[in-house]
Amino acid sequence: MNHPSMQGTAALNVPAWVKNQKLVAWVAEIAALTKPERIHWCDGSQEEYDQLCEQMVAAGTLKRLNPAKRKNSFLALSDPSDVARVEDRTFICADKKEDAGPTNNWIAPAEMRQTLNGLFDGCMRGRTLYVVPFSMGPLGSPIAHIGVELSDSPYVAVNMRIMTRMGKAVYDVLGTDGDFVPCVHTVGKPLAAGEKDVPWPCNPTKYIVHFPQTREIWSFGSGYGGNALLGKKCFALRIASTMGRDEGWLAEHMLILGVTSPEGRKYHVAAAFPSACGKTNFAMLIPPKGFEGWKVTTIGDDIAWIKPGQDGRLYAINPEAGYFGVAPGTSEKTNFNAMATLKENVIFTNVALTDDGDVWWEGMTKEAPAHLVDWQGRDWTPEIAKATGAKAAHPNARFTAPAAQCPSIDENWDNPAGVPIDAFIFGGRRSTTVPLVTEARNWTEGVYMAATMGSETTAAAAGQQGVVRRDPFAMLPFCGYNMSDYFGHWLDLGKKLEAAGAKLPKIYCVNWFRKDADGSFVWPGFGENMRVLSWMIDRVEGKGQGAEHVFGTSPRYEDLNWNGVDFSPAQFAQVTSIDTDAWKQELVLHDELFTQLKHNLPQSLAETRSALGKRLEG
Ligand code: SAT
Ligand code: MN
Repeated sequence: MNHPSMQGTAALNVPAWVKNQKLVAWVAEIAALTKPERIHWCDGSQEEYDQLCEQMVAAGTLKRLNPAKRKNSFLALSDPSDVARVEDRTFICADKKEDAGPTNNWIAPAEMRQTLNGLFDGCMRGRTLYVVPFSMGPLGSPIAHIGVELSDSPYVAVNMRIMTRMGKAVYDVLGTDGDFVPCVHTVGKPLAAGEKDVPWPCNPTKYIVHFPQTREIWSFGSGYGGNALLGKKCFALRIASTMGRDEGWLAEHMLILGVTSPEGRKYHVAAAFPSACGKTNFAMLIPPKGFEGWKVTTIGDDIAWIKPGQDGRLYAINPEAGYFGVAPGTSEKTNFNAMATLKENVIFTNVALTDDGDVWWEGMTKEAPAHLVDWQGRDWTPEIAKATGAKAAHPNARFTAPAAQCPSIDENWDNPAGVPIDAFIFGGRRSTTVPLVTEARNWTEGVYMAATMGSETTAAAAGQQGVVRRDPFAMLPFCGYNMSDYFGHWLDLGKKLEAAGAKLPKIYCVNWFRKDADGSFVWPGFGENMRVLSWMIDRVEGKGQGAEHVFGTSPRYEDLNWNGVDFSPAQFAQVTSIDTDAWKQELVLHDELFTQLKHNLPQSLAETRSALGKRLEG
């Protein structure tokens, strides 16, 4: 079947299993605009995956790793200019500027469409357009939604097969007239006749664009991560957050884990941390010595879609099917389960290559190999690193791995009904000021804590690292609408559930990252975070003790289980102390945020701020 608008461009060649006319018409329209040489309708099969990987090996985009070391796994090295999300090139094109809000870049939709029409005209010349159908969430789940990404990057197609439920089965859910979120992606590097391609095509001009009103995504110029795998941050967070606002649910930058007590009682926790602050590690936590009989299971490591159930509780699914995790720092010691997940069927991006065809990154082993090829394809030795500071792996190097391979995967990770949430955790990366853990007194104060959270920036986004910025709900780069309206949505949802008689999840604020005067982390983190998690579970069960202070309730030294670890009361004081002067400074930063967000800022948050100020003054 060919569409009239296709004349002069690649044949549409719609497979018989595609029955959605709106989809076919849209593919025809985008193909007419982008002018690819071929169109490939992905079926999601293993054969297709293998063939695309082979093709990328031939093109130099992928290198096959030593199968004896990493079966069916590949290494991709990106262009050095294309290594992370580009927040300053990310746009929310709502009709009104106020709807994008002051924390998002906004350009009027009509103007942006004109720009995109120019950029996308002929942008896929000489390339193949891949039609990538995907479900965010278990196929057919009432919490799931469908997207279709049109991309000229085979790297995107194979990554999407790991990160989402991708392929033919999506068309069965979509049927003849089902809805989907249209996502258009191009690396922005058309090929002239006879022009030889480069291993990682991209364009210095980048646009990551969202139209929340029409629920569309357009991405130009990058092939990396959240810029290009459009199911992830673009759909599952930015577009989905606006869907959640309109439909009464939540799309959050949260891991989801299950925790089972030795008595067999099971709870579920969703936890928000900014990018590259240990969500994957926390989601795959192995209880340390002293916690025999406890079990932590993984539902998701990055994103949660949460909808109220019939019983008034909040049910969460992981919309993804894979992990796009930060490699550096991941080791058998810091995250044994992640390392076990990475044994086969993995795509590594921007890590280093060992001489025997395996991968390596900073922190994987105590000793670095004597020789490596670094993420830019250069020779690397520990001596070179010492002399030049060159990193073997880029700090935002990533692995793409199937969730099902994780040893700690929860038996309900793929359950269409989701899992009921008992507690929310919000955490930032703060060397000072914020104590190890605080339980909010109530929903409103919990929302306040999450809203005013600050965190030091990481390599996950282009730009300066290590500077404290406010990152409300860890959603600063990912909220698809006005942040104050988003706070209001959280408050409203809490009110609604409470009015219906539901017991709301408890809300906690944590900080694993306090440092001492020498700049070393005081809290051991990783598996030891179980000590804090089990205190939260005690609180959920109504039996955990703590001390109340100006912000809420925190455990005293004697309220945590210290079996199996050496951590002194003095060290505990270092990670839990509340310095009044530092907090007065911190509240100034809260005020700055609220001034920026004053349009539609919920009154109850301003009230919480002044009550807090008074308590702090004593
Ligand atoms: O946005 S990415 O998916 O590239 C990674 C992140 O920032 O969490
Ligand atoms: Mn993330």
